[in-house]
Amino acid sequence: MTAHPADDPFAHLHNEDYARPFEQRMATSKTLVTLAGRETISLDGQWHMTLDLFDEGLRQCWFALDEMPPSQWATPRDYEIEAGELVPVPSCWNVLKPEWTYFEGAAWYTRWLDWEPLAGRERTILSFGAANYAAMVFLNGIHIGSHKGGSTPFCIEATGHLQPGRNRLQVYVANRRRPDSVPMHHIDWFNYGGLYREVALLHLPQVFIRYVSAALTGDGSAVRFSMSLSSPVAGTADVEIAELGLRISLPLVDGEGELTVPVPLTCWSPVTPKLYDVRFAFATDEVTERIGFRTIKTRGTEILLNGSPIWLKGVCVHEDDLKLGKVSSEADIRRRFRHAKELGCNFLRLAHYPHHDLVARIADEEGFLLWAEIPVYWAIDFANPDTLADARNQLSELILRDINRASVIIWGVGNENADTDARLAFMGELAATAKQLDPSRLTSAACLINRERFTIEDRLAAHLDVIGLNEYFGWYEPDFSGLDRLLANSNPDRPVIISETGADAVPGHRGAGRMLFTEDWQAEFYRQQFRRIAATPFIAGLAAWLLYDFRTERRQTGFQRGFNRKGLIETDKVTRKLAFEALADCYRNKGPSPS
Ligand code: GCB
Repeated sequence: MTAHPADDPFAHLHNEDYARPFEQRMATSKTLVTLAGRETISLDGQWHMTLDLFDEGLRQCWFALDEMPPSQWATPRDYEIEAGELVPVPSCWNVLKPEWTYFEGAAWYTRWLDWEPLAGRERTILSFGAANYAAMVFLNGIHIGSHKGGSTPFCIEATGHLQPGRNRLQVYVANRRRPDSVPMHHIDWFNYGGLYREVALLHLPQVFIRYVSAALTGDGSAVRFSMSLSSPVAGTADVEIAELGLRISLPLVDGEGELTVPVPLTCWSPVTPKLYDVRFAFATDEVTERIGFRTIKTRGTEILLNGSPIWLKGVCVHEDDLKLGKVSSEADIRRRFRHAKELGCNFLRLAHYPHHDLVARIADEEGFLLWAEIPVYWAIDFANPDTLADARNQLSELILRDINRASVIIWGVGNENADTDARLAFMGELAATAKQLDPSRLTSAACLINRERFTIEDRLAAHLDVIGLNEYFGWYEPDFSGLDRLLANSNPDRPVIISETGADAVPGHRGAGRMLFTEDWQAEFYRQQFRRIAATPFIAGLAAWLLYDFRTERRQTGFQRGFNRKGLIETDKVTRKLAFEALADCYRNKGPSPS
């Protein structure tokens, strides 16, 4: 804990190094704990929140103040928990009050929790679904951990800091955009702030299961089970798939174990999204995951699901909602899949950061394939080793969180990043990290075009399994001739997915020909694009940009008014534009995929 500078109440005015003590004890992928099937105590609900534009709370150590009522203060204060507004967690402050819409800074969230020790459960872990972007956690006035990265989960150990009875939990969350963070300060979506995913407390035994996985081997002949414990101990874990009558013993050395066993099972696919309950137990700890088993590979320019070629009929989606901001409710996620199904999709690209973990769980149930990515977007500070460490950690947290989701087939490591040596090294390393943590899935990124020769050309492609291509011929470029040249000139040695294409349309705005921002042109744009894309053998799929209009301050014309209007559906998530049916028609005519 950093002591409150009581002896000199003005010292903090001159300390610009005030944040350093709280940049210790960073939560990373290594401290993540799976929640799968575990009993948790929810800490969602009403928290007091105080906005803090200047980081006064860190400078003055607000977290260390006692809760004395103002009538008893000996000297004045700048912070009072109860004076903070009561806000729901999860939430984004931007949508709670009009005057908070554009707030970029920090906020202090405080709540109290009653706690009693539990026999045999010596460890207590705080689990956060996500906080955008930096978080610092304080329990009873003590800093117990911090995290960087706005869309991935993190866990902070509270063991030894909780006392029987009433405890004060405070979380500092800052959404300031920075040139060296991931994403950096220039993005085409809204920078929501807050503790916007679930918070929970876990009681765990001294040695507990950190994470588990079960996946088909590349040839589909067996299942590889693995477990990682919280401590480097030896022992044996039990793994059970009751439905198959399977029970195996998994030996663990130094807290790690892996075993490959042939298991006769029904493969998961979009047509048959079969899931099994897989129970993993070690000593007194156990977790249960619902897991689908499938293989995903490439062969030349094809993508093979369970050994058969599949064409990805997809759409991109942002986490954005007029009422909730970046918070995803289950109803919102289910609506997303309903719309995607009506569009004829079997694939979603979750742009441009890790979405709520329920998305992949529901995709598993509903039979959708997913591209999940981290926000290595545009002009990242590629030469900065701290930025790389941050990106690598976000990728690792995402992979560990979703490792058992059959729906996730692609890890995206970046989007439209200019070709430099630093970028190649940075993103090459991310692709290698993805492969090392998870050799069972494909890697991709939205790659580059050589605009002199009109070819798909990107040095990064050699590090990826699938080339993603964002192209907007017919929208940002006046016609489709560039696309015709590009597709004719390119001869990639691996599959290409059109990871974005789209056009803006204002609902109800109509017009003939290439009249920008009309529903008519957006619909015709898709017909023109799809005709070309579907006829190109090396293209294995399309993720249309995108399902819903979304908020972005970069877009300020009368058509846009702070929104990107490339949605097939309006911000109300109800009103469909003409392009919805146009694209649905294209997908219908492409025919069913064999899997
Ligand atoms: C892109 C970006 C995406 C933008 C989109 C657009 O290429 O990847 O984030 O929102 O274009 O609408 O221009």
